[in-house]
Amino acid sequence: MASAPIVPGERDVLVIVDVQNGFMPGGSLPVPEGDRVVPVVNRLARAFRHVIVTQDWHTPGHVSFASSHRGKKPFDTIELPYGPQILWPDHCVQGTVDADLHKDLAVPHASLIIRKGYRPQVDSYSAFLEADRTTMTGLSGYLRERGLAHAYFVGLATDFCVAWSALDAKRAGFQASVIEDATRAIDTAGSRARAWADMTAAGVARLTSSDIAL
Ligand code: VGL
Ligand code: ZN
Repeated sequence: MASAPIVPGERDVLVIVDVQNGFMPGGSLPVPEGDRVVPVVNRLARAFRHVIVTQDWHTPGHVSFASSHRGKKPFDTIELPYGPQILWPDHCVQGTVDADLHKDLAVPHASLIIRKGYRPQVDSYSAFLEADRTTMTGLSGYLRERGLAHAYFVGLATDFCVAWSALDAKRAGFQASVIEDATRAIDTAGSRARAWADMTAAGVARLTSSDIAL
């Protein structure tokens, strides 16, 4: 290890992104090895006093679902009023088992669950700002009011909800790190490499769990 391990403190928050059944092997939008993040996330969470959780939380017939667009299939891209939108299998519909957090996620001290993607016509990969890039989720206000300055991101998927959240955290004036071995990627059309290039260029720190004092 290059430097002393990071000891999470009062201004640090672990943001656990979308560790939901839908993104696990066997789920509706499976992320390869998505379930492998769960023990790593649980171990990290014990080192953080401040933990929050996000949940992808779509309406039935959501605009991001390929099934909502005639003749389209998952992983096609379409133009929506707010820009290009990748289309997905139906996933993480509000109140379904697919949208539940993984049963082995053990974070009883998490203080907030932030749900996103619940507007029928707007997707939201980011935990901060919806895909129209103007509607805010309220998370930056929450972090700021609680004096939380550095967000450490883990969960699914590296190249969508994790990356977009980390980039928006930086844009909103927070420090942002991604703990890579506590994430897994979907990796469609080079999205994984592009996400890391974008995050590195934006100053998002790329860590592994061995960088954190556990
Ligand atoms: C996600 C695609 C669609 C994610 C959510 O959690 O990364 N990806 N909805
Ligand atoms: Zn989604």
